[in-house]
Amino acid sequence: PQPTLLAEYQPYPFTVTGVELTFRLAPAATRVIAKIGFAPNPERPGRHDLRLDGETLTLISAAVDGRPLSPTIDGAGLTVPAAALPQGPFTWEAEVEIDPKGNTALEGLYMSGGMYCTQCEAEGFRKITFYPDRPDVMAPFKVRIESDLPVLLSNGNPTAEGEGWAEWTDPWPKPAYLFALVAGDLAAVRDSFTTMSGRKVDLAIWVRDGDQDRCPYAMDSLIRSMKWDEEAYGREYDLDVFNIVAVDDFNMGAMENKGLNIFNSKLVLASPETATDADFERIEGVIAHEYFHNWTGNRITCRDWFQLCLKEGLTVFRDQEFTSDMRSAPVKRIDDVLTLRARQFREDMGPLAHPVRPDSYFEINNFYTATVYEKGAEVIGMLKRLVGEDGYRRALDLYFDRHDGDAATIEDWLKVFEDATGRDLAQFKRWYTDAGTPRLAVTEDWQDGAYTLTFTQKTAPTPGQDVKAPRVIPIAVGLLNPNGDEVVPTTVLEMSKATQSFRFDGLSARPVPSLLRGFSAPVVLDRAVEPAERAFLLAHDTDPFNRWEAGRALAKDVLITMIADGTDPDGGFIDALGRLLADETLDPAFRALCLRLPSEDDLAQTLHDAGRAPDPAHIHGQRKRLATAIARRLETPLAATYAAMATPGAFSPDAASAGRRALRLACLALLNRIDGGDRAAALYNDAGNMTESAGALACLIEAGRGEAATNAFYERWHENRLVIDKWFMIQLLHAAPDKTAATAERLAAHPDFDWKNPNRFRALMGALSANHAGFHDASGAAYRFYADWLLKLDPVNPQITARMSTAFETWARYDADRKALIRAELSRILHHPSLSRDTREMVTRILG
Ligand code: DPP
Ligand code: ZN
Repeated sequence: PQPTLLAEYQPYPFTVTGVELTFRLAPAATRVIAKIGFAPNPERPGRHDLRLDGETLTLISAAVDGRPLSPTIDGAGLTVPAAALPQGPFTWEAEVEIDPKGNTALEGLYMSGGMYCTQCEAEGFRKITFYPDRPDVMAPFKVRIESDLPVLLSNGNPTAEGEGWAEWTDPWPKPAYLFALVAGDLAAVRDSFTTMSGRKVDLAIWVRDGDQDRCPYAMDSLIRSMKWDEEAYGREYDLDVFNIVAVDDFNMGAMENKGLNIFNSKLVLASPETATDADFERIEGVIAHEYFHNWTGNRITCRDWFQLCLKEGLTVFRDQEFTSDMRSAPVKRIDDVLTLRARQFREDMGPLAHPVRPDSYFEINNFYTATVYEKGAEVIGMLKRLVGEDGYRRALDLYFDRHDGDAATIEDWLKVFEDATGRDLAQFKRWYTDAGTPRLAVTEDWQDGAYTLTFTQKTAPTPGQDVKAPRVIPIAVGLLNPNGDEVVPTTVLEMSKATQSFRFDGLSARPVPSLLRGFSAPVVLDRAVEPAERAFLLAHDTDPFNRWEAGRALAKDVLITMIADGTDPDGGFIDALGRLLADETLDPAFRALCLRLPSEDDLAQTLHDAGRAPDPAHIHGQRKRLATAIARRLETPLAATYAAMATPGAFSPDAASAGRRALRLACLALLNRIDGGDRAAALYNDAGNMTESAGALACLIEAGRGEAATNAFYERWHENRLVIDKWFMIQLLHAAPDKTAATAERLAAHPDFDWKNPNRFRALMGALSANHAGFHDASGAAYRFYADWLLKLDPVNPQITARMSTAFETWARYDADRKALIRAELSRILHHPSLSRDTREMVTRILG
């Protein structure tokens, strides 16, 4: 097979003037009748064959302008020769049969617990009917659904219904990937929203009967999102209804289908007893994300899938802004950077590195990555920092104005910034086209009241890109006096050369620099800093992100030293942590983040970057030893904070209460190292919410006395799928390294391990690979077990299998024995005779 290349883009030879679909639903034999208007596309003069994508379809009949014909069908679609087509516009009609019940890949039309639903992004519509399944072909859709099921939904507005059928009309031209259909026995939770121009929109969240009481938070989040998009971006909703459906079997988190968002049920359903604070925050963020796609994705879509970041990077950026407004902006920024470093930096530094806008793929589903999403959002953050608030607002207004109804490109996106601000973005564009995380080295000079910072940027080669040209890097900098006063407030330095100096004059004393404030660019700062300077910034920096960053860097330095020579942890660091813990002027959520130690995966990458093969078991042991030392030295203040952060009374998911619980659990996790699990046991018995129940259970397992609580948890929740996902996850995340593989094997044999359900598979396998020391146990047992399961899932659900193969992307970090073990598993997978295209592409790239 040949890859798809950005350079080979050509417009489709036809435009689609309208689509009418009739669905006669039946589990194993659904009929789809399509009537599609085509017209020659003036952008592709001449006569062309009609090529339609189609997979897993049985063609019953086809006709052009009413004349039956038998097109040539291959594995990827069908072709009607140009000679068999009229010269001007024509109507294509086709009836196909599909098998929703047998569709385990969960792409196209499939069934989940008795309901029909769809997932078409990126290329799932071709499993529903023959169609030009590409995002630049946009058309209005009219859909008729025939079924005995009581609730029948599709995109747009409901236009007619009767006994056993319903009709929906979507007036907004859209690409096929935004098509959706749902049919089931569902209950609605309803509300409404009046838009800024006074139009009333009926809102509904559709769930299984009995789940209605877990919907209010999602509904409230939706209403706040609709309001926020009007206020922050001037974007108004454009249909009479907005429907959300919760589905248990879903490959992604959620999907922004026009007017009919389909959600993984874990991103809709929440009650205090069943959802953690993190779940509530994610629900709020993803509801917003999918809603925001209505403008950034749907009204303006992507010309081709290489432009995926055009909608995803921007929509992630928008949902991050939303969460910052709803909650604490500094805490949100720290959370986002933690995720970026954990997922995107790891990707960018390994064999799967690719540009934010890739230029080649075999399977587009493999590019729904942290790079496209999270780095895509960082790139927009940098643009905004460079052009300022006003410039950003003007550029976005121009974007919506100029491109509404378009399938656009990154070039279009950058052009609106150039036109709105007069800035040349030719060099900036490298952030979209070049892979890899730049490393930024810093030196300082101090002479006669002039302070000079010199930066040197360097990006290591990435697959297919050996030479890296310098990028534009916005470096936000502040300078502090030795007494802690800020003498130069945040200033954005614009670096564009490989090496560049910036001078600050008129200073009375040598300042302490606070660099890359707010994490102003997705780079790695390489600067050897004395612990005293880090401790100074931890105490005094006015930029909350860098204050946290200073503590983080200190913790990392301490851990790296402990790992290297087994010394005792530095008391100075622990005391600095203690002062922060006791500082009641600081947001509890911020303090909780400061107490969190760098992850084992992060430490492994840091060691690898320094040219040392990480030993996962040793890293695990030393990290635990530091936690124990912190608990011993700070026992009194930790215990006091643990008590003070209790949230008595009715549960509220708001950010302030969640922050108190986060700090409380951070204290507990440390105290648990020295109290033998006594506090966790007491909390587990008293906890009135899932955040504390799950936190206490994790501590009990860590303390080696989790058995009774684990069983009790199962007894209490075995009828709630989402909570049982947590049950699988917690046991593996907190299993001791030498017992992790055995725990995974035991859990995989549990009758509730419904492995074809993506949430359940991810709960077990995702937690296994996230247990760094357990996954990388020297025996290789976890590698083998994991690879066995990837091979088992691949024929059933290639998309999830390919995604989860990334657990092996870091193989090159480790020692020769582990490398050999992982490579053996990867080549075992690769040599499997009927491996999917999805998994083949990923494993081939990982092996390099
Ligand atoms: N559903 C995925 C998202 O919203 C893909 N569009 O990011
Ligand atoms: Zn998205």
